This record gives sequence, structure tokens and C-alpha cells, in this order.
Amino acid sequence: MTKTPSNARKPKRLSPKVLAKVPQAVQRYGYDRSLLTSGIVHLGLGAFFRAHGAEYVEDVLERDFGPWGIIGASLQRPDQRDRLTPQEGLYTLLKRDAKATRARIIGAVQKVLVAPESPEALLQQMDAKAIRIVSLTVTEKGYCHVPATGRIDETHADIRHDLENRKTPKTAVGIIAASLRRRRDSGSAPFTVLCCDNLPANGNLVAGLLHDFAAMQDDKFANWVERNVAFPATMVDRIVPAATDADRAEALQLTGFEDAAAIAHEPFRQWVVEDKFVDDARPRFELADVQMVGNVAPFEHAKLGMLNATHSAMAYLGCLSGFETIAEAVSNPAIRAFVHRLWHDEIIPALPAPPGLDLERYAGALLARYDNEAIRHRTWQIAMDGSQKLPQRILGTIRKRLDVGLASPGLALAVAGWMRYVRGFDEKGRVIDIRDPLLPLIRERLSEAGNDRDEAAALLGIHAVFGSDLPSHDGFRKLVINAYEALARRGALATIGSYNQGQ
Ligand code: CS2
Repeated sequence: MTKTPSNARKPKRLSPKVLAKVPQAVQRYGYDRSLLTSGIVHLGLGAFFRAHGAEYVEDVLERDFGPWGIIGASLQRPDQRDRLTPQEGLYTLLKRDAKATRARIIGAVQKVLVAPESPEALLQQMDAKAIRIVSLTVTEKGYCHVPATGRIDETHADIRHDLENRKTPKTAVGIIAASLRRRRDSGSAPFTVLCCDNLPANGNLVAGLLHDFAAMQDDKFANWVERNVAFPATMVDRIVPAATDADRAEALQLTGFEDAAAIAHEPFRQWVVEDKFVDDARPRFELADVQMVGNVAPFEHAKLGMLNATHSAMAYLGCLSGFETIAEAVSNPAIRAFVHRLWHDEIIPALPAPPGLDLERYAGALLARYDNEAIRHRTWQIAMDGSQKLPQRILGTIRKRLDVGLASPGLALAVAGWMRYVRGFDEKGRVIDIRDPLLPLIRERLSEAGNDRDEAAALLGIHAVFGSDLPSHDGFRKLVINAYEALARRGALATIGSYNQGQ
């Protein structure tokens, strides 16, 4: 252990007061933050939103200052609030590539609340007429829906809680419903609900979940939501690994101030947003290169189908074969060739090309992003919550191909990779800490199976993931079970090798 010499001065914490002392090379806001008022409440203030949506809002504030400060809310833990409050909401972004890291201090987040500590305090913030957007990044499982059907999970304990306790909601859907009801009752205009999670047709999905939820309370309110609230679809993209001590140390080194909330991210970013806001009330996102479009679907299919699908494929097969990060996994020749083949043979042929986007070039750009070694994106992090991710990343493409009579052996191998992964051991027998809301069900299924074939079949029977169509499709079933057996017998790299050679 290295000891801090007793005479070494503890570095000061980042805050607006010390901003003038931050080196010139560090970008920081130029607007007068004391004049900033809040217009956005963001639910789920994790690393991703702070390195993506909040940075775009910051860019708009720099160019067209307006009432778009952000109040963040954590729906589970107090960590973000505890890190950000002593810094009055400021935090450092570290934009990293192989050549350099550039630091930027963001001022757009004004306050952070912790919903479970006081749902009422959050609802009061959301009552304010000036709040015109409620955005969300609560991850796939935060929507409490059945991934295979896109409908609310009525059996989810937190949804049941929220249906019965309108004043103390816990879930994103419950909080938004409670807030919209208060706004309707007090005669305020509703806000726009801006979903920024990696889900297909995310605007419609959330609209549907809110409708399901509201209709279980009263139809009148459900109809009001349907008529008055806007749910634009969005495609969000930036690779943002979970923050580490090394990130915090680098922020200190570059800015001279300690920042408990520093986050590293890749240079690339993209945000495509359906231009459909209540009363057109929104920041002028186009000033920050947000693509405001009429139809997000082709962008979102390309991103989920190409980036997130290969991310998940590399996460499962890479974790099994012992690769810790995406950059390490993709530098393995077999995995690299596998990713290429997935795109060219199975995914791209199933995608409608987004206007102005050449999918081959998109694939090349993705590979270059994966190669960024300065971003230590852990395969384990991406592997998390696979039951919630596989349907929109991989199974949708498999279904589309099946509809036109095409098999997807590479994607089936990725699915089998997930199945081997959730057993909780890598190929060296090391224990993997599996995080997945369906883990109890997965374990139950696995414990009932006698051999490899049974294990694969038992997992395929999980309706919330595979629906009822895929398990009963003979061709798909065979591919997954065979891939599962091959992974068990020969390991991930050898199985990928055979697939690459067309065997
Ligand atoms: C990743 C995504 O963790 C994951 O599941 O695939 O977070 C990915 O990094 C982002 O969607 C990139 O925009």
C-alpha cells in the first residue's frame, strides 16, 4: 500500500468556486451558471447520460443559452447524489483515444435527487411548469416490461407496488405516471417523455408501458396521456464504460481538482431524435449536431443490430474465453473475423439502410471504435442483464431472417454464448458474477436439466426472452443447441473458428 505523506496536501474538490484555477487546456462552460434554470428532469443519472445527453445539452447551452438546466434523479442508490452534490453538480468528462485525453467540465446538471429517499421531493420538482422534458436512462430492466412482448410486467413487484401506492412510486413508469397525473390535475401542460435507452422504438415502447400502467388505474387518465403526452423515439450512441479509480485519478491530474464523478468516454457520439415534443418545447438540439428526424427507426435498427449485437456477442464469447475488455476481445483474430461475418453475412442483409448511411462503412467505423484501447470497456459490464438485451439486439434480426427463410448460425452461436455464460463459469472454471433480473429463473431451469442439450433447451424455453415462436422453430432450436454443445466441448474460440470457416 502506498502511504500518503503526512505533509501532502489533500487536493481540493471540484466545484464552481475553483473553476478559475482549472488549467486553460480544460474546456469548461462559458455561460453564466447562476442564471441557469431547470427545464429537464432526468431519471437514472448514470455515467451514460452524463457523458451523452447532458453533454449535448451543455453544447446547446453554450450556443443558445436557455432554461434547460438538468435535475437528475437516481431511482436506486444515493451514490451519484453523494458524489455530485459536494461539487454542486459539476463533473469532468474525459474524452479518450489512443493519442490523448481531453478533459471538459460540465455545468448542465444542477441538482441530484434520490427517488427512494423522497419520492415526493422528486414529484414536486416534476410538478414545476418549467419542466418540459423528462428524459430517462434507466437501462433495459428499469422499464419493468417483458422483453419478448414489450408489455408491462404486471407481476413485477415494483409495478404492483406503484399501482397500489401512487404517492410513493419506485419505478420510472410509476414516477412518470404519478407526475403526469399531478400535472393534469393542477392544469399544467404535460412534459415530453424522452427515452434514451437502447430499446427498439423506445418512444412507442414507453408510451405503451405508460398506457398499460395508467389503464390499470383508470381509463380516463390513460386516454389523457395518450392524447397529450409526446414520446419521441431516440437512438443514442457513445461508448461509456463504468467509471474507475484510474478515471478519477486522471481527472485530478488534468484539472488539479478531485472529482468523485469523473467519467471517461470515447470521442464518438451520436443522438438521433424524433422531432415530436409537447408544444415544441425543447433545447435547440440541432445546434449541437443532434440529428432531429421524422423517423428514427432505421438508425436505431442499424445501431442496435450492428453495435449492440456484436457487443453482446463479444461480451459472452469473450468472457467465456477470458478476454476482459472489448478492445482485447476484438484484437483476437477469430473474434474479429466472427464480428465481420456477423455483420456481412447475417446482420447487414437484414437491415434497411438509414438515409445517408453506408452500412459497410458504418461497420468499419464500429471496428475502429472497438479497437480504442484507451477505453477499457469490460466484457463483463456489457454481458450484464442479457435476458433484457438479447431480444432487441439479436433475436429481432434472427426473426427477420427466419421470416424470409434464412438461418442465422452466427447469431445463434452468440445466443448459445449467453446460455453458457449464465451458467456462471468461464472456460477456465473461474466464477463469473452474473447480474441479470431473471437469474433465479435461469438457475431454476439449469438445475432441472441433465445434460448440455437439456440445458440449452431449458433456457430456450424462457418465454420472457425467446417468446413462443423461437423455441418452437426447429431450425433455430437445432442451431442453438448444437452451438451450445460445441461451446461446452471445444470452447468459444474453437467454435468461432469453425463458424468462420463456414463449418
Ligand atoms: C453496451 C452499450 O453495455 C452495453 O450493453 O452494448 O452500453 C453500448 O456501449 C452503447 O449502447 C453504445 O452506444
